[in-house]
Amino acid sequence: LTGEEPNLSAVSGEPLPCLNVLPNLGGPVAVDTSSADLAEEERRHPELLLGGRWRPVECQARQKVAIIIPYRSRASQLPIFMRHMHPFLQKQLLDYGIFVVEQAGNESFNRGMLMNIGALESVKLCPCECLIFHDIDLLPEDDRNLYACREQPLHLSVAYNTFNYKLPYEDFFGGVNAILVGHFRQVNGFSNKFWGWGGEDDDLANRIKYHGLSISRNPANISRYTMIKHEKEKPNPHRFEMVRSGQGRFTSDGLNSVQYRVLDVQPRRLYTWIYVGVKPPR
Ligand code: NGS
Repeated sequence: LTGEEPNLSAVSGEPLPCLNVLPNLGGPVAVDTSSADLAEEERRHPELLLGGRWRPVECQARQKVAIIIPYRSRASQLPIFMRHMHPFLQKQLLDYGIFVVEQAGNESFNRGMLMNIGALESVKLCPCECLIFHDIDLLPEDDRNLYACREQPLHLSVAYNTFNYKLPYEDFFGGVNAILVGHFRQVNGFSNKFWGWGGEDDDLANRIKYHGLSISRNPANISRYTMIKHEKEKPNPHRFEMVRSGQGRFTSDGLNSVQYRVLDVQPRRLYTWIYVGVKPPR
């Protein structure tokens, strides 16, 4: 025994898996919610491939990760999010892309539908096997909160500053989730029928459990998030009833029924912008 590990990459010519070379992640990271400038953030990230894509060169990432952001009218939050997330994701040595899916028009916001569209469109642009659905107002506070998919759907945003870092209720699945593409297809994605704020995340949690999958979480001391302050969205008055009756729609309403038109796709420096028209409710 020489006491030295053989350098496998030198033997095979293949880079080592990133998990084997991941530097000790430091734990808590600084979170800056002060205003930021998109053009300045673009200048600060020449390492990004167009479309907000990046991969480590020193190792082979295990998964390709698509970060999907449902978006409308949050122009001040977008650069704050990008300023925080690119360094955070790169430190974790991820092979990732950020996809911002913007809803056109003045209908109520439909978060679930934008997530479905993001999943369908991002896998055309990136052979990603891991989808991370991410609200734009949430910034992770700890770099040990790994942005990767596991064997079961993962709820990443367990503890928010705005909830005193406590889970608001046991089945809470809002904010940030990591789901394998295969599982997302299996549960037929999100419902497309939640217009306005609330409920679509509870419905997704129900879909996951109904299909025999379970939701996993990291410890609350790691899954911590700062929420950027903003106005409250208009709640959907039917959301509780729709969550209760959701099971009847699991197979007919979701990834397999989403109706939309891609109005524009632009691979920008910090993210891929996907601008979509969605079919309003009847
Ligand atoms: C529940 C909502 C969820 C939401 C959660 C936390 O009441 O969609 O609050 O929201 N469910 C229903 O309305 C049925 S938060 O305070 O994080 O914006 O995610």
